[in-house]
Amino acid sequence: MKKSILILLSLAVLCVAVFLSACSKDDVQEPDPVAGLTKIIEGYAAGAATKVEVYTKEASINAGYTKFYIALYDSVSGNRIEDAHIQLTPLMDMGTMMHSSPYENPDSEKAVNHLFPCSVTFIMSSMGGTWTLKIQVQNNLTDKEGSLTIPITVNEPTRSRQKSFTAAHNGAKYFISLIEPTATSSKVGINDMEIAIYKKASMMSWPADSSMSVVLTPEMPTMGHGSPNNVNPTHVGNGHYKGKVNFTMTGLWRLNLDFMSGAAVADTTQYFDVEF
Ligand SMILES: [Cu+2]
Repeated sequence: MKKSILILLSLAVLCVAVFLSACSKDDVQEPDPVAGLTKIIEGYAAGAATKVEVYTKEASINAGYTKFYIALYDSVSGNRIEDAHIQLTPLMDMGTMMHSSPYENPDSEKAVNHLFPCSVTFIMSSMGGTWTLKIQVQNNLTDKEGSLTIPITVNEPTRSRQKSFTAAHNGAKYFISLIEPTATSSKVGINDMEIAIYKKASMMSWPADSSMSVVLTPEMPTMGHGSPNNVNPTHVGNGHYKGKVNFTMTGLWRLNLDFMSGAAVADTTQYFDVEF
């Protein structure tokens, strides 16, 4: 009797041991937060004792709305900085004059999946001058502040994703970016559509614009037909407008966009081409 209890006990111990080792073998490795992203540059924010790494989704940067993912590290300890205030300042030097462009600082001072997502809308390519992006960092843990200025090469893509117009109703200049769909994200059927609208208030101030109503009319210019069941992009926040575009087949689609400000026509000349 005593013997069988002993055997049972040792079996139980063995079971627990096997269970524990199986568990530790399956230890979940945290996925790399920058997997699939391209590091375009790294450097140090002098004064903040912070190493700054800048990532993008695309391998190269094109004119238009560009999402950045910034990783910060304490340059002494090497530890990630997850709580920081980041201020972007894009600047283009065109020789005879300088101007900024629209940008979005990170929504939160807390990192999202270890990264700080933000954006710059490059209103033109580097053909016209030299782009730099100043990244000001305030490490909330150490209260240290510093900045890093990086050069950015902005290419002109085959199919432009960045347009501008002078509005008929008020004479102001508006800049529109196509965010979705892209040539790679497009599929036959209903696609998410997203654009951003910015108004040029001055050479250094390009605020988001929420005032427009947008009419979307897709067509296949080489085939002379459109598509049904599209949804006009409407403002969802921070100058972003979301709708739906129906691509009934593959090929070249022209997304005609009319912009209204209340009852007044702002512009009816703009379009983006998407080929997939
Ligand atoms: Cu410029």
